[in-house]
Amino acid sequence: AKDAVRVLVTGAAGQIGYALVPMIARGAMLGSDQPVILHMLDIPPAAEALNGVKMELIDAALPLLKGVVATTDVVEACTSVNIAVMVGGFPRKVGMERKDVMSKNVSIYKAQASALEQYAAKDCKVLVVANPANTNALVLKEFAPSIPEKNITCLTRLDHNRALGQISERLNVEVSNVKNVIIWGNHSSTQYPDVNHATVTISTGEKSVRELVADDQWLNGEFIITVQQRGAAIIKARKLSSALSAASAACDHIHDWVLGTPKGTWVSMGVYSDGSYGIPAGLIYSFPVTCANGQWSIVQDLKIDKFSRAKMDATANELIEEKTPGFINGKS
Ligand code: NAX
Repeated sequence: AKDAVRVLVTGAAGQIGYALVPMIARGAMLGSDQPVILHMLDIPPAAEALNGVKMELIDAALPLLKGVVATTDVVEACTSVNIAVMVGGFPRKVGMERKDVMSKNVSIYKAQASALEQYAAKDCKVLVVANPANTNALVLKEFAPSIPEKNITCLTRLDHNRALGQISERLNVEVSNVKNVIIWGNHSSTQYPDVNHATVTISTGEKSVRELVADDQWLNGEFIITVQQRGAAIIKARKLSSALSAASAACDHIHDWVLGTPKGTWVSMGVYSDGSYGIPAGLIYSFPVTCANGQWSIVQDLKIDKFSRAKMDATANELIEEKTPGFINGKS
């Protein structure tokens, strides 16, 4: 039998955490043959609720779940973890400036970065979900300099999956037959959902999404806006932000990173830019990636038209702006 993998979920008493921990414990993240030990971190005001989640995990009698650590101690939470899913963070409240949220999160991510750096397994893979996800991941990277930058990522898979979902609905095809959409940039409303390389598998083979949809006005307009604004639409409908879809996307992100992407298929991940596609090096930016042997690589040499270029640059510029206040408050 395989050794158990230790998976940390921060903010585990929150709504994404509540959806995510049972998915992990049922094998959706690492496979149905992979035992796991869950490490759940939250803050003291949520300690009782966190313990309630632990009680429910015990009550679910899950065969893959070999242990549960529920704690408000960052060091205990981070010790020996192989995977860290960072969902906890300070939410933006009414009347708060964007930069106030940034500085709160900078201090949280600074503390958690050094705990991960000192106590996590050496090859620990980190996924930041909490917003602003790209910039939180960058702060984490800055304050955990010994964690390889390749091991620090942020979640844009939810946006990627939303784009697949919209194409599937529009064409009335199974979502599993749609692939290779791209989310470029920030996990914010400036993200650019790109279908120029996306395809659908039909009886005669693979066909381009642009050809099948045959409505560039929709693809360049309403489609993009729907994906960009989907989070707000969910809040309006549910009076709560996305949780099950976010948890599911977090599982997909780690699953594909660890176990690999299928041949001919890429996914979107927020990763440390190496300058590919002219995106400034040193930003955490969402790119199309393939994964093999536990490593992601940015898909190269895709043709970028003028429309895409402008949108890719706009979202990069937002990330450059975001990192400024965070760094001022976080450093020196
Ligand atoms: P909740 O407010 O339900 O849960 C957050 C949890 O984090 C709470 O239990 C809170 O006590 C805990 N927490 C706060 N500070 C902490 C700290 N220092 N250490 C550990 N835990 C801490 O929010 P939820 O709906 O679960 O969303 C969590 C985060 O995901 C938010 O930042 C949200 O904006 C972000 N999202 C990111 C998405 C993405 O695609 N990247 C999509 C969904 C979601 O909106």
